[in-house]
Amino acid sequence: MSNLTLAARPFDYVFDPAHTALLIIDMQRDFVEPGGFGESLGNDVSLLQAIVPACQAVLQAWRTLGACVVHTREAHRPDLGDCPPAKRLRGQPRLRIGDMGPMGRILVAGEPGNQIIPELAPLPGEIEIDKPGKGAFYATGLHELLQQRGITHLIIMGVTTEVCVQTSLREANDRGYDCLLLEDCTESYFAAFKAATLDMVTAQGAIVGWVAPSAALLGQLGMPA
Ligand code: C5J
Repeated sequence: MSNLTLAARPFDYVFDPAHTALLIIDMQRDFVEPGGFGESLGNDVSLLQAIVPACQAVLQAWRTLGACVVHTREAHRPDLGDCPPAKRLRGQPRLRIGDMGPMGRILVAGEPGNQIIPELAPLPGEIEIDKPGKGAFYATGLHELLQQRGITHLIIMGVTTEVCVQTSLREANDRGYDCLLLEDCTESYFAAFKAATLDMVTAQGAIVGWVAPSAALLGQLGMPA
C-alpha cells in the first residue's frame, strides 16, 4: 500500500494503511451497557452506545483492507493483584472493581461484562490487550507487538474520550506514533470533556495528534460513509 492523505484537524493526516493499526479502546460491556463499571460510577451509558454504528463501519472497512486491528479491554486479574488500592477505593461507586454485578465481577478479565460488545467483537488474528491502567501501553506488551508489525501510525476510536482514549493517545505519542482520533467514534459521559480533549489533542500544531470524522477515513478507503 502507499500513503493516503486525509483532511483532518489541525492539518492533513498522511498514513500508509500497511503501517497503521486501528486501535479500539475499551468498547466493553462494562462501559457501554447498563450494570457495568460505567453505570456503577453514576454515568448514563446510553451516551456511549451512540457511537457503535460509526465504529462498526470503520472496523468493517479496516478489516476489508486486511490491516492491523487492536482491541483493548480495561481488565484486572481475578485476584486484583494488578489493581492498586488507590484505583479500587477511589470515590463512592455503587459497585467497586472486583465486586459482583449483574454482568459478573466489575472490570475483571473473563467476566461477561468485561467482554467487548458483540457488535465490535474481535476476530481471530486481531490483537487483544487486557490493560490494568487507563493507558493501552502501561503494563502491556502493546508497543512491542506494534513494533514487530512495523506500525508507525494509529487510528484510534473507543471510550471514554478523556480517560482511556486520551491517556492511550498521549502514551502512543510519546512512543513516536502519529495518532488520528476519529471524533464520531469516541465518546465521553461528559460532552464538555470530549470537546476539550479534541481541542487539546490538536492544539499547538497537533501536539498530541490529529482529529477527523470517520467519513473522511471511509472516503479515503473508498467506502461509503
Ligand atoms: C474509565 C475508560 N473511564 N475506558 N475507563 O474509567 O475510559
